[in-house]
Amino acid sequence: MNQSADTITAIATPPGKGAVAIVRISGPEAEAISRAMTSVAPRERQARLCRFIGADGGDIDQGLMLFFPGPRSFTGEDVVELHGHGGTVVSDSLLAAVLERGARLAEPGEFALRAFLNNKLDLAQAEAIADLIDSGSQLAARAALRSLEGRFSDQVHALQASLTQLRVQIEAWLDFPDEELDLDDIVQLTSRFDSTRSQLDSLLASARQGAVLRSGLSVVIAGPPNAGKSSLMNQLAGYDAAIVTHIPGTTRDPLKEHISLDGLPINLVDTAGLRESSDLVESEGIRRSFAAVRRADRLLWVVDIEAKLAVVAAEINREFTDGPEATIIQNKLDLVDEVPREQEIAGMPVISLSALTGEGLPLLIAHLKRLAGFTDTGGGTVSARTRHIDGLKRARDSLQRARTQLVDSRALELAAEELRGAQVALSEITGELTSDDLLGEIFGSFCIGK
Ligand SMILES: Nc1nc2c(ncn2[C@@H]2O[C@H](COP(=O)(O)OP(=O)(O)OP(=O)(O)O)[C@@H](O)[C@H]2O)c(=O)[nH]1
Ligand SMILES: [Mg+2]
Repeated sequence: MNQSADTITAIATPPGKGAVAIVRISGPEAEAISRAMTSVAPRERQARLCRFIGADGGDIDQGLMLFFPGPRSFTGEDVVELHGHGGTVVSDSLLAAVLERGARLAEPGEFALRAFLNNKLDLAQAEAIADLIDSGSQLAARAALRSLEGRFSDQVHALQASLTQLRVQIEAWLDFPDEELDLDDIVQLTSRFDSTRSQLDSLLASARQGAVLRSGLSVVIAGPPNAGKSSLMNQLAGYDAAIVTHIPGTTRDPLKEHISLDGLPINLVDTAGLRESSDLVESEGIRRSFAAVRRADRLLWVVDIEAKLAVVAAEINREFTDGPEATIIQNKLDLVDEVPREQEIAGMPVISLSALTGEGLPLLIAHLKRLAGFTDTGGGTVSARTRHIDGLKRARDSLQRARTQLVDSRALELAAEELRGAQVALSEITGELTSDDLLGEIFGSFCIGK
């Protein structure tokens, strides 16, 4: 165990008046300080009603004392909680008395950092605590709880195990270079690569959904001028956020709105209609539109209901090869005699609606919620951060390169090296390999007392 030299303390409850305020203490002196604070001995894992005494010997409050001896505590060290009456004066006096008896004020997230350093939680689980506290919807909270319970980390570990198996096999061949590699071996190993790859892909998909639940889906509305992009923005926002006119080229600057669809946070961006333009201002707007599309999680490409879908899909594929996945919105449905519907063209979802009347809008809302994994049950989504997605992507790229080295070049050593790279990327997620700077950044964003 990583026994810290000093004892830390902080008020764990939010400031202001309340029924109860909790001062938490963790470290080697926790038990001694709690004795001095109460003049009774704390009982292991039991609540004791007692008087809290200030350093000057005067009474501060009456409340409960809880004692969790290490290693069976949140931080893995001796932890004491003093539950006093809520209110600034009482909790500040309690804290001051604990500080005077030798504890030091905890940094933000320092209790969680100690829990991490003592292997009570891995890094992804520690981050899930902060996500649970910050969650803005029930689904986000549930996803954070699943990560906190270790579901995300378990899947990362399962992937690590698959990668280890691949390495073991390859390194066995490296150790016995005289043995001929036959085609059967390669075929078998390739199929193992592929199943690891699909394991990784499904975790990546789940992590992406988790990240969306946490920070919202970023959606950009783009398409040709006058297609009704700003009208769609206004329908989704529920008010006239963007200027709508019949003149093509109305929108210039990208317009951002933060909206909530039944609790799903969405960062929506309306952009200038994309066309060839010699107007300097419009051209700059168009350049910014392209940049906004590249940054988004999802592109809603708005076209007139009369536009040819196959041509539109080809155009999107051509313009945005490295862009986000797109949904085609066939707008101005009210001008034709049809009902709203959802279909697919060249693998791209297509939704017909009217941004003027709002007809078909529920289809689009349901579609966006589905994309975000925002279903009533939330499925098995785990909370995740960009940092995790980045690690998973790097692991996937290394795995892909390892497969190429093996299958195309029979370069066993290079393949093994790439697999090692994939494992390193995964261990950064759970914190087995992490720099102090990163730890500081992660735990520093926690609230005090956590
Ligand atoms: N009939 C009908 N008209 C619509 C619909 N949506 C938009 N319009 C009209 O189409 C015109 C252009 O609408 P906007 O929302 O400004 O279109 P835009 O794509 O933002 O246009 P730019 O910003 O110029 O690129 C306006 O006159 C709207 O009233 C629709 O669903 N049905
Ligand atoms: Mg517009």
